[in-house]
Amino acid sequence: MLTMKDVIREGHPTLRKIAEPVAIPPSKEDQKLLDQMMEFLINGQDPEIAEKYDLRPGVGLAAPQINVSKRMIVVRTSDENDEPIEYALFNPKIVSTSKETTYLDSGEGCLSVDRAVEGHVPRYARIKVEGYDRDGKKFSKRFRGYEAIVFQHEMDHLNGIMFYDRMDIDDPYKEPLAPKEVINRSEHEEPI
Ligand code: UDB
Ligand code: ZN
Repeated sequence: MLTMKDVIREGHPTLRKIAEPVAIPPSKEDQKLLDQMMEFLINGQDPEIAEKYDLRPGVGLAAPQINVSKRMIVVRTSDENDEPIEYALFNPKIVSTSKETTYLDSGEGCLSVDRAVEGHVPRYARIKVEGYDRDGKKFSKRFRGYEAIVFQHEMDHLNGIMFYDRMDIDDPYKEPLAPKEVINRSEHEEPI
């Protein structure tokens, strides 16, 4: 099983590389790696297993973080009933974005960063993602809110980008948002 020992930390050159596309249909090896990455998130989100193996409760992981420079990501969040929502994708890409930006009030962290970096990380409020699932089937879905932020964070890892690269160094709490009226109105619109 994957543990925090397998997660490389900032300063490792792999985190700054552009990851290579995965062949589709995926090989058994690539499928197995994707499954192991999801298992890592499942284990980390289980308090007993996390405690036993000293895992951080990850919501997303990109293959470069385990020193595999391939375009593979996993995301595991939960719905309003606390039911897990899982995405495991090869070659994910953002095919369209909202103009509106957002950020997590609490800022972002990273499994590959062992320090707190405080401030706003501007993200697109809504994105459309395309890619291939673990069976090599075409995937396409629109995301908003927290899921959209996690996907953008993970896809950044495939392009060698760390969350703090997107922060304003001189003004980490700068408001990257459009005027509030625009945001509120957008809540009632269909995502792009
Ligand atoms: C995370 N987890 O997994 F608001 F139930 C972070 C870590 C770095 C703190 C483990 C996280 O944000 N968990 C979380 C947040 C909530 C409610 C909740 C759990 N990542 C993934 C990562 O580093 N991937 O490369 C960092 C996130 C920051 C924003 C998106 C991803
Ligand atoms: Zn990260």
